[in-house]
Amino acid sequence: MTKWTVEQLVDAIIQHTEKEYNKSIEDATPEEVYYVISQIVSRTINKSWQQTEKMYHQHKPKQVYYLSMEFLIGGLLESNLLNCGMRDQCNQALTRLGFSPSDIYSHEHDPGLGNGGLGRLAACFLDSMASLAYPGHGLGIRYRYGMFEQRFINGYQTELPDYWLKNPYPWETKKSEEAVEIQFGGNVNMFKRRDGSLEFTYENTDNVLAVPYDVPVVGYKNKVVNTLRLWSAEPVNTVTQTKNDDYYRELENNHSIEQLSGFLYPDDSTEEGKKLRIKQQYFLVAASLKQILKHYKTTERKSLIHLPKKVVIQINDTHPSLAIPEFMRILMDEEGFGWEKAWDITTNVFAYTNHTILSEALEKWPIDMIQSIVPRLYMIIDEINERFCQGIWFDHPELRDKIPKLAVIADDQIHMANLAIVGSFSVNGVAKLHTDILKNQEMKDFYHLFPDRFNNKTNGITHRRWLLMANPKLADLITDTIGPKWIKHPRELTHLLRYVEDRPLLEKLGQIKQENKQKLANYIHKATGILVDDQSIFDVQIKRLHEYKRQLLNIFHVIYLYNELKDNPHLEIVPRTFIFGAKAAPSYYFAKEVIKLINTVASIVNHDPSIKGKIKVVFLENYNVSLAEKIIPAADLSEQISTASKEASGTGNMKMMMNGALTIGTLDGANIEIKNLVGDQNIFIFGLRSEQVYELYDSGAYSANDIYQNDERIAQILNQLRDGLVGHHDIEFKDIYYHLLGSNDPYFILKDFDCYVETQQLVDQAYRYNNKWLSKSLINIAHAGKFSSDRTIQEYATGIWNVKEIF
Ligand code: 26Q
Repeated sequence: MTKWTVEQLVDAIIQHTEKEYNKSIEDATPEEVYYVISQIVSRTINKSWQQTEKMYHQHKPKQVYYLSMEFLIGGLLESNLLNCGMRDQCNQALTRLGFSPSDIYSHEHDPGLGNGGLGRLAACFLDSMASLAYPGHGLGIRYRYGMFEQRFINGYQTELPDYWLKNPYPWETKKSEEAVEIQFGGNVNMFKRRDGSLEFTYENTDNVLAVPYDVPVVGYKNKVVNTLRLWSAEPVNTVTQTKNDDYYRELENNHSIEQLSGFLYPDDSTEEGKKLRIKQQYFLVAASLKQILKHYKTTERKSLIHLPKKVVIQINDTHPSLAIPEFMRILMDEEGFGWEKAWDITTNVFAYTNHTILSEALEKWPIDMIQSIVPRLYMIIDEINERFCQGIWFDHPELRDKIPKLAVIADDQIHMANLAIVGSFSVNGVAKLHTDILKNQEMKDFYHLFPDRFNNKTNGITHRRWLLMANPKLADLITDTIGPKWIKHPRELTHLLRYVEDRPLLEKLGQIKQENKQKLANYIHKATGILVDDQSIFDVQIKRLHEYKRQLLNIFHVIYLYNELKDNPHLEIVPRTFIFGAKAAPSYYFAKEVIKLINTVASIVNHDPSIKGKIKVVFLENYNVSLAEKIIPAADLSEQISTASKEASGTGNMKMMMNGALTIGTLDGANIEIKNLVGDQNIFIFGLRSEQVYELYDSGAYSANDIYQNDERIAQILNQLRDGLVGHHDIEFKDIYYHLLGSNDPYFILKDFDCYVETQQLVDQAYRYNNKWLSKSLINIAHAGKFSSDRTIQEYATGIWNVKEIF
């Protein structure tokens, strides 16, 4: 990429503004400047993009395709500037022209093409693949409506549609010439050819055009630009007829076709809209495989037998697992392979990542739905199942009674996780504990069958976005202290360990945190009107709202503190600001009640002068990637308090650690690996462990009611929920009260309450010793290099994909 000077950029911005908007720069709006800079950067990127593609064409390296229903990429202007090596110049150029860089960058609308962790992980992986020069690409869906926009009305979550394409998206390029046609539904006819082989034809299918929109994925200062290809559904023929009945029928039909890429499904378990979700999944899978095979055939001109040497497809959870039968269909029906050969190729191409053990989150689709949407795939899945079950019966008699649990089809449903395991050469969990639970509990019998398939790949985050970009002052301090090597080699951050007693450095670290907190405090004031004390502990829980993540435990601690302060206004505690960010799935009633509870507690606590501002509660609306970038650099305490065994990994824990926050958390997901690195002195661990959780479920020995009877603090809180909170007797949360006691507190909130409160008191004590706290903070940063997604991608590349860097 050409090296830009500040002067050149200033000139380019002025010229582009004149050309595009016929305006002088003084009259340009920040939004126009946003578009102008995006265009300048795009041009720079395009050159490297073409060169990268040329290189792939010439050298024909093995390609990785990351298939995912979600890519939560966040804003691209600043990260593309950073990765192109233009950020500093651009910041200076903008300042010189009288603009605030962060104001300009904030004009980008976050594409909310994902729900949470799984979608953001996919985006971090793209960044790391490009930055490490791996030939790896993303394939996903260009939803017209992304994750809903969250607003609080009277403390309740309401959802607004997120029409992120209202203004042109400057990073995408439509590639109409590479559109492919996809067939849904219809009837399948089977013929026997003279040679005995079978031929399948289809009648009355609904055909849809999948049109790709390509987004560049820019590697960090290495001139590699990979591709994120997002498919959009369009009608095959555009309506051109006169306005008769057919015209309106066609119009309606076209509308339903466009619905295929119409909106992102919020992570939820409702029955509604299942059909459309399956159609979306098949749409992604069918379009992507067509493109992958086309690329293989044009570059290789070899039999598809050799395909596994050149292509690997990672499926992000089971969402794209219809790719397995679809690939079999293509190999057999279109390429003429017999079952065995086709199966051999398929099972050497696919690798599956599991992100959850929660049984309600494991995808199961009713047979009749799959049969009507993709009839030929159903036939193939049925045969996969038959052959697999027979194989167990004959080769693994010890597992015969486990067949109903292992089968791909059972109880008139297709078990997508079982399909994904059977059809892949690799199955990975996303943190050590999670993989162990898969191997020894949830997928134990599969592990017995395929011990070599299972492996762990602990998640990671891109330190470029989450430290270098989001926290530039901290990044500069690190570079001033240990030099710039850590940027390409994040493990080098451990050199910071030499400074854990270095007072001047710790002071600077403290000062940067303070500045970040002031900045967030200003944002909070602007966004909510709440004034927070920037000297208080910023105690942060940001993640999707789920019972197992236990936002309820957090707010119970707040209510407890509030009750204590009401009893004893002189109680000495370090002031705290409890910061929440979370979206609930629109149909998840309980999660929405928790949102209302937190907002209610916030309005009580924040307006009660008797507690003298010692605690404040802030629930920021519409948590998304760009809000995360504001909150994380300012966090002191990172809340990672899921019921042990339930959080597969977590990645917010890594982001906050990397920005110097200390974790309060359970021994769950990647928290365990954080603890093992930083040591017990530099993390606050509490609560049941995963084995204890399993034991309590198995023995049935747990009684939430006993705790309610015996712990006065809990009794008080629960009664307040039942009868109305202090001074607010008209607002009660009976449903939460009855749910906890009636369902015996399935996530052990009451059980873990006592040790949580106790551990929070340790946090309070520790924060008083400023230097010690800062030194713990530095130790966390120093060990965060392990959680760079560069390490994760390196492990996927050597341990699963068998791909090499292109240079
Ligand atoms: C399924 C069916 C129908 C509609 C939606 C869904 C659906 C969508 C999204 C199911 C699950 C998801 C997202 C799951 C997710 O984000 N899991 C998180 O993945 C992270 C990355 O591995 C982990 O760090 C988190 O622990 C895990 O919760």
